[in-house]
Amino acid sequence: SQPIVILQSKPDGTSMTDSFAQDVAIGLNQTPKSLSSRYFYDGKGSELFQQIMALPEYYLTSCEFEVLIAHKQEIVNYFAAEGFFHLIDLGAGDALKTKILLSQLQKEQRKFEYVPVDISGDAMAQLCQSLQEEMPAVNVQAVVGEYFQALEWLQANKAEQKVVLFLGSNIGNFKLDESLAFLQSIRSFLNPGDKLLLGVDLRKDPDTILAAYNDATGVTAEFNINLLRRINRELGGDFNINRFRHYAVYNPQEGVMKSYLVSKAHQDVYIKDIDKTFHFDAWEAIHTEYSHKYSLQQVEEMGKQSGFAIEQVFQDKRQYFADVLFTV
Ligand code: AVI
Repeated sequence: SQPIVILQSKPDGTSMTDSFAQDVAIGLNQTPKSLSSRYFYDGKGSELFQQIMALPEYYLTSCEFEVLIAHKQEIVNYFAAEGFFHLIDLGAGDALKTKILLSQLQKEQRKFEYVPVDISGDAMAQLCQSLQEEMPAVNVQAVVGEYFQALEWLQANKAEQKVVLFLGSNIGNFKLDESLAFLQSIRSFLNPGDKLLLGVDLRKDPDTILAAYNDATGVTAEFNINLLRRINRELGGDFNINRFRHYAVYNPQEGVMKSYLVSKAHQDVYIKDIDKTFHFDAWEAIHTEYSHKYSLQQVEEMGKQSGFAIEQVFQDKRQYFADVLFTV
């Protein structure tokens, strides 16, 4: 059967480009201005994020690799010990981390179907290809769509045993109320005994966190600024990229890294597809991203409020990152 399902349009029938234009119009009309980090990931943005994950300052990726490699056997032991299950990987990307678990499951001859979900059709096509080459025995059903569409997939397969992966501290990019709603939504499609393995970046020395979002080579700055380039490319914007700068700041009380694009001058920007000019004062900022950092108590509380209980917490040696296994 066809290994890739494409869920392109939104439930209201509008296309992704329409909603990008709408969201940009709303965000730049607001005071203070904001744009959603979900729009970072076009082809170029995804490539830049791959580069970020390889940066020495961006500890999140290497820490999560360490966690999964060190605990892979124990982790998969918790996954539906008997019978067939679906392993649903939200925001799978190149699935390099998930492949650690996949090869362990294969080694143990476990029966499962792997369901990677990602907004990038190219990423899913490449992943299917690489899995075909590296692990031909693994059954794969890739889904191209947004997270909420993945939840529809969960809905359609409600009766099956499920393990949901949400790795990489992607949850940290939601606002706190959105992350709760998201977890509650996942929970509503799961049955007793189903699991959620959630990757979370933990609170630590603010300087370590700050460096991860303000790297010396400027890849993260380029990743942030690519959002303006994307508006220029896709919506006919005339942002002068040199007149904006990346600025990232960590609030240790809220445990949140906030990223901004700051206008270096008083300027107007016209966006053709919105047919509107947006004014920027000198040093006015557009908020572009939240990256939340958690305490384990906070993660436990979020789980509790969404109907999940912690089964086990897996951490790296420095305790920078945790993969938290929740059960329903
Ligand atoms: C995808 N997400 C978890 C990344 C993060 O750390 O918030 C995105 C990112 N933003 C800047 N660097 C990486």
